[in-house]
Amino acid sequence: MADLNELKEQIKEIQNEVKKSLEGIDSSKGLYEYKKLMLDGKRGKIGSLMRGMGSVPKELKGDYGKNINALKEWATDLFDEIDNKLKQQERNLRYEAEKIDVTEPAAKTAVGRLNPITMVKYELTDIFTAMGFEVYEGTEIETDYYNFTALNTPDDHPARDMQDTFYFPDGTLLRTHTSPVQIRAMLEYGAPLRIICPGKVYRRDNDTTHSPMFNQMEGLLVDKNVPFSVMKGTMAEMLNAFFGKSLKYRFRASYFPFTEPSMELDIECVECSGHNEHCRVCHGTGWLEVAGMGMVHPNVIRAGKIDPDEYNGFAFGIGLDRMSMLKYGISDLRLLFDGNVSYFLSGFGGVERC
Ligand code: 2U9
Repeated sequence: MADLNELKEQIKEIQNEVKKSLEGIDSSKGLYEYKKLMLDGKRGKIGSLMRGMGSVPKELKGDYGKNINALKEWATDLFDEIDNKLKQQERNLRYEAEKIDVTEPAAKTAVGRLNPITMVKYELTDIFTAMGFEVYEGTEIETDYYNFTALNTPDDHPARDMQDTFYFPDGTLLRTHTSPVQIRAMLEYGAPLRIICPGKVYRRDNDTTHSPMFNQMEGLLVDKNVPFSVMKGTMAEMLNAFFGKSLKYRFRASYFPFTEPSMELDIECVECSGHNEHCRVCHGTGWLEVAGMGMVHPNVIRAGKIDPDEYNGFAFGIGLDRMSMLKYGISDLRLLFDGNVSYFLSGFGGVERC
């Protein structure tokens, strides 16, 4: 057993050693491990001095105890002080690493937009619903009866040809127009009726100006004594509202099996207004065909189980793909379908984002 002086010497050495060791500790975790080791009753220098108190003779216990306790107190105070400093440093480092500059501009996110065909569908829907039409939709797979027969299309009509129509082995087909939807609406609701039918239609056509799938909006109005002039007025109103200005237009006599008389609607060329004989849009004609229409054939009214002696009406068909190309200056039909997102996001011809 060392005497008191030797103990004091030993304590000084321990203190020097502790101070030196603490200089090399740079984390609160490291300090915790070191503290645990020093106070350990078996392995630690301070802990074993405390543990040795049990074998100190009675007369020395008081002095020994005071010195050893003072050492323990000195060490724990020092550990706490360094622990506080290290923890503060660690917090500062973490704050620095997690610092957010709230003034920094937000990261740019990709903005989606509607396909122009969908935009045109919504725009025309708004225009026609404001005139009292309701939206009615049907299925894309149809029977020969609803797609052709009910629409007064004779068995030998070229549209029924395998060249024009996609047939399934069971005889059903992909509708070639949305007209079967109107037949079904007449059967379901009767007259009077005022509906528009937007949707995809299919024909066996595939070249630079035709896609095998395209989009139409057809409309049907059935009522008593519907005059021809209401059809013309409805279409003219639609044009003004859709293009947002009063464009020149003309009606041309035409033929469709389901309407009699039938007409086609042309507008002045949106690109050159008829002033450029080399215009890429109208090819120098000055006119663009935008819709077909006519007074519904009595046979078609009859197919809808409505009496053609009591009711008549008109129907029209608008190609949504062509309308969106005209309104938004899209030069190639295929751009509407090929999923080139950057083309749409860049504004395909400079229209505003919606
Ligand atoms: C019923 C009765 C009549 C729908 C009509 C047209 C004229 C027409 C074309 C426009 C551009 C098709 O997409 S397009 O190529 N459509 O010209 N469609 S009349 O007539 C109907 C429809 C249903 C019961």
